[in-house]
Amino acid sequence: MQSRTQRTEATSARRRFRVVLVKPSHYDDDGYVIRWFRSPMPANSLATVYGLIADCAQRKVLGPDVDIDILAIDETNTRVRLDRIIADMRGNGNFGFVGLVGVQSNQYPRSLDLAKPLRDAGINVVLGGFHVSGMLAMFAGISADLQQALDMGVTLFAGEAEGRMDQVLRDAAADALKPMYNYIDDLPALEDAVTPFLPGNTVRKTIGNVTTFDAGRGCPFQCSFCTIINVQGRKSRRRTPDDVERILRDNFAQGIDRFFITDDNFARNKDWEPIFDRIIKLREEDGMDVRFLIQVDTLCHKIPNFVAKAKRAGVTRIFIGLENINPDNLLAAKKRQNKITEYRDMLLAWKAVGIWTYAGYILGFPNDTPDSARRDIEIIKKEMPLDVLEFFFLTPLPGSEDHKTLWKKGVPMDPDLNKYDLEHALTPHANMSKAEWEKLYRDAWEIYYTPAHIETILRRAQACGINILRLAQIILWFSASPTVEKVHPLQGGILRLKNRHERRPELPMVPAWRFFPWLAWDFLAKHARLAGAAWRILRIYRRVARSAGRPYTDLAMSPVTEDETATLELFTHNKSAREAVDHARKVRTLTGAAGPASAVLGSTA
Ligand code: B12
Ligand code: SF4
Repeated sequence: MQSRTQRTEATSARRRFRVVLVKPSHYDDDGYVIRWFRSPMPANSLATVYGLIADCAQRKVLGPDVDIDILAIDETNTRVRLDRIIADMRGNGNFGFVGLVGVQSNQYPRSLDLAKPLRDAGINVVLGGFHVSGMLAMFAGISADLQQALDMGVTLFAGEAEGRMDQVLRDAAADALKPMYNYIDDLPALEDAVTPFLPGNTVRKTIGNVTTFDAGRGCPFQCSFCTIINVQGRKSRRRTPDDVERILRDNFAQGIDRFFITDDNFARNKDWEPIFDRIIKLREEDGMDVRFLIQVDTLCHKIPNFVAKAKRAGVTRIFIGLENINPDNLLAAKKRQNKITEYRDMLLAWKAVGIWTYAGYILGFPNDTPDSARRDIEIIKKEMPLDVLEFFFLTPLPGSEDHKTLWKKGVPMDPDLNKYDLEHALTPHANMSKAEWEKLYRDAWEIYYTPAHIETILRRAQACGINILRLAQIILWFSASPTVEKVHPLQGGILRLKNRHERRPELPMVPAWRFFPWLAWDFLAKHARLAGAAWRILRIYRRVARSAGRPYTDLAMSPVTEDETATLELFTHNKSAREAVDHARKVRTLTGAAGPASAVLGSTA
């Protein structure tokens, strides 16, 4: 085992049941495991499963004479030493199991590669997460990839483990694990459920004082590319304000005061307000300076008090699934709640309170062409007050309606699950060849993060009282990860580590004499590019910082006006945009709502 300090406390019990939890990474395009000296933040999936097993350990679910040791390994920042795990398990008579945790589709091939030697050594392996849950949620039978795991003797876990972990541990301890535990149709309530937790040692392998937790699960909307609604449901299930307070206090006591609340749509957490109220109390009365990144939808600014309370609760950044600025594309993806006539209102509402915005943008919707997508990014830069934009390929993720529909229609999808990371073109596109689509994805980052636009983003942010040094660092991260490290910023980290023994088994191991010079050259070349990018952004930052105090405005920052639907390209660039404006105007006339056409459904908070 790796580190004694990572285990739960030892007592003098006669037997020790070993649980090794691994959150697997996946392979890059050269076949090497994506691992960093420091990853950006702890995985909430790992924290959730760790918390549940630690709770079982505390309650002695395996009997008074059995202690449960837990080791948590996040492969994005720690090498998984299978040899040591196998030796340790052997030394303990294989009394324990390895849990492969929160396995996404892109991590499934790596997970099976980790499972194989463990199973060969007779060690029990339980694999859970979005891939297994998503496949079993959408298909009645067992797909070939799940069957492969079952054939290896890997136990699959589908659904959520709250309230189910005692059973898994007892079965594992009796060496009587079932081939599959399937709770996908029985989602547990989260009120008073065991809360996520990771030991300090694991958290310290990430960049800083940020950790993750989910205050709730589920989203009411129906986006066809989304897996969440099919795995976690459309009903809001949430933790209580008491539980949230405990999570915050426990972390604060360990020096952790920044949090990513992983709810896919916190605005639709039915208890967003009591939770915010509790956090406001902690901040304003108890002096706990906690800060948050939350994920919300594009209509959240319409919820009375939402933006104002988010500000008081210490939200400093929000992530929005903007996805596209073409209403016909949004409609095709059933993302009906995204209305381009609301975008500027929503972004200005967040800007007005000094909260910075990240948005996801999907490339490859049915009506996209390489030229239209490039034009759309330029429109966003000019007319929308957005800070950080990140790009994804439209991907039929297992667990989504899109995946099921394509499968039923027999549309070819790339069979390599390792590529289902939103960074690969996996299906044919009506308007683009694969090469054109891939080029568009690569170009998109460069089109958005030009030096001129980085300066504009910083100027807009400074005018709203946002910490632009921090924003400049995040811009460096988002602009350099895909261009220099060739990974999405959400998979990025500090100092890429590669081990020649950890290559995809389908690819040959490179001899040492070739591997190490290549690695050294790769390291130098990338860090030279990174240093160049950092220097350029630093100079822009300094220039902007020197102008602090001087008023700044531009088209994107201008308040929404009555006539902008006739003048801004956002509303006029194609037929579907013009139709969306007409539709919004009709709704306004029918409902008698006041205000400009782009504020048809209400005004900003
Ligand atoms: C937070 C988050 C991140 C964070 C942190 C990672 C993490 N997993 O915590 C960051 C920002 C790093 C991230 C990155 C990425 N993510 Co992400 N992420 C999420 C998010 C929003 C929450 C994850 C979470 O905490 N869920 C709650 C936990 C409790 O659920 P769970 O993981 O399913 O675990 C439960 C059960 O599955 C089960 N279980 C799980 N494991 C095990 C193991 C055992 C032994 C047992 C018994 C039970 C069990 O019990 C758990 C408790 O109930 C999810 C969406 C979502 N709602 O889950 C997307 C999601 C998991 N991410 C996704 C993707 C694609 C990515 C990226 C590839 C995106 C990109 N291009 O960069 C990267 C991959 C990088 C990486 N190393 O993970 C997809 C995966 C879809 C799929 N079919 O594979 C999701 C579902 C979002 C989506 N778009 O659909 N992500
Ligand atoms: S709003 Fe987000 S979480 Fe909700 S269904 Fe759409 S993509 Fe999924």
